[in-house]
Amino acid sequence: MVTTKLLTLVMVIKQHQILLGMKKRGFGAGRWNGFGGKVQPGETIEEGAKRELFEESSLTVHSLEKIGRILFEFVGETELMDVHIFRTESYQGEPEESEEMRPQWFDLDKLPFNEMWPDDSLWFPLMIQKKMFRGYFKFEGHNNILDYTLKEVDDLATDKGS
Ligand code: 6U4
Repeated sequence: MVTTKLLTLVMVIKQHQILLGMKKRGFGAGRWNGFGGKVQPGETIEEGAKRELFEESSLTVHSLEKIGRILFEFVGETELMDVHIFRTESYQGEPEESEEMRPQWFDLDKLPFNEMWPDDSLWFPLMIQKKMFRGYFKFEGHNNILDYTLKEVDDLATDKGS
């Protein structure tokens, strides 16, 4: 049976820079990534996104902009990852290292794509331009994209299941 795990991913942008975290453990360890994780029972997706951002970077936000949604499939695994992506340019606090993440600001034109998930180089340009998107990526292992779709959308809120 195929099951779906609900996850969040938050991109914090400050002028011409973006905050990424080096994932120190767990899924995607060794890669620069946005902040996020599993949505817990009883919280909304946005609440989960804010909680994970705070736990992993010490930043707090009042509101998050819903910017994308990507479904990830990994060959041989029955669980799909439904990742809801948010963006914000207004936050409180200063980024601090956590047990899970080491945060660092990167210039938007000097992103470390070779140390990021391979799908990121495809959708980051849309996210940076504030375009909304939906995607599907089929991975073999963690490095190889076998198949994908990526499209700009006008509205994520009206998407079925969001
Ligand atoms: P815990 O419960 O903390 O051990 P962990 O296995 O470390 O969980 P978690 O909760 O940090 O995973 O969630 C994985 C994070 O990675 C989520 O924010 C979504 C993000 N992610 C997963 N696949 C991704 C991909 N291909 N590209 C990307 N982010 C991805 O940019």
